Amino acid sequence: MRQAGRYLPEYRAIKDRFGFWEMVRTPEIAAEVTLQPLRRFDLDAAILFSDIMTPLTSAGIQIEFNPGPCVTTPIRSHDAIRRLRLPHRSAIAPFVVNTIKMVREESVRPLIGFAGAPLTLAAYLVEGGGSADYGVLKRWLHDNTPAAHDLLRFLSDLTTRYLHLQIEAGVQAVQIFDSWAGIHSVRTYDEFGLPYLKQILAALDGTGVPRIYLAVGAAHLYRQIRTLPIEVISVDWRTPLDECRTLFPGKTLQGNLDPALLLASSKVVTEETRRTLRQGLGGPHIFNLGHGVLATTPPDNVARIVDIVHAYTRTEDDVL
Ligand code: 1CP
Repeated sequence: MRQAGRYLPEYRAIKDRFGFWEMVRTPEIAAEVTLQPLRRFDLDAAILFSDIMTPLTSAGIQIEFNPGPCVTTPIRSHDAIRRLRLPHRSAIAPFVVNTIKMVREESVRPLIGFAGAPLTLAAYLVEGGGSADYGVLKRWLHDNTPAAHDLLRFLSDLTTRYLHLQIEAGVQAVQIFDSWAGIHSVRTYDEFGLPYLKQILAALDGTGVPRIYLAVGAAHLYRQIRTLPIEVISVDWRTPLDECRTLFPGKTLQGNLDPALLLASSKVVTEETRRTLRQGLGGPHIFNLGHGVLATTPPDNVARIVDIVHAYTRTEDDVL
């Protein structure tokens, strides 16, 4: 999940001096921000500081951040899709390659690369930004099905190249963020989500790099998600891990403490972290939050959960 960001004073100090794109596109800064959480907490992995929108600018799309992504000219026509460029792998984000190399040189902790899922990227591109109900997106997908498939195919090709680029540069796992998967019906996800995810994930077969998939608010899609070629399923806080275990046989589960609970008392933080660990006992489990750290999180509570996770003995016969 997102572990850098505004809850850290050292992040805010950098953010006060630079724009978001400048931070992402300057390898020294992006590497520093990637490593900030690791300098403060004894975390087991780093996640690249970048954004799901990063590869899209290389296709000719203008994006600003305020604080979420704003697409200057939303993409809703065949013409706009035809104008998109599919750059050569090395031209997508050379600065990301340098950031990855710098982080790998500075830290022995595994580095996770990432990309947005095509349907989640399309949500921002078609709406022009975040939205309360994603009505424009949903209407557009169903009213303009051929154009929608053209856009999603383009995004899948770009994402495949972008993930290969990150793997070549040295990331040791990749995570696909499908933050808006949960807004869709099973039928819409079946047509516009799943096939493109399969295409991207299958293209990573044989790289030896574990593939992690996170779909937020998407328990109704788990029957579809079961069929994805992934090693790890990242679970948001809504569904207990022990319930997910039976749905995803043979997979590693990642998650799933509710990030909002890091705003609660230390008693709650401790109890809920231990509950998450117990619920993950039935098989391979990567402890994580169920979504990114909130900006109002006290850093001490992050330190607390890291300590609890490291002190936990997985063999203990804990009773819920
Ligand atoms: O810890 C890290 O270094 C992680 C870096 C990271 C990641 C993995 C950032 C930096 N963004 C992301 C992915 C991302 N970006 C997702 C998927 C993960 C998720 O659901 O949380 C999404 C949906 C975005 C889009 C985005 N970018 C948003 C959400 C807007 C919305 O519609 O809800 C926001 C606020 C951004 C800007 C952004 N990206 C990253 C940071 C730290 C920020 C905040 C910038 C700031 O104002 O300081």
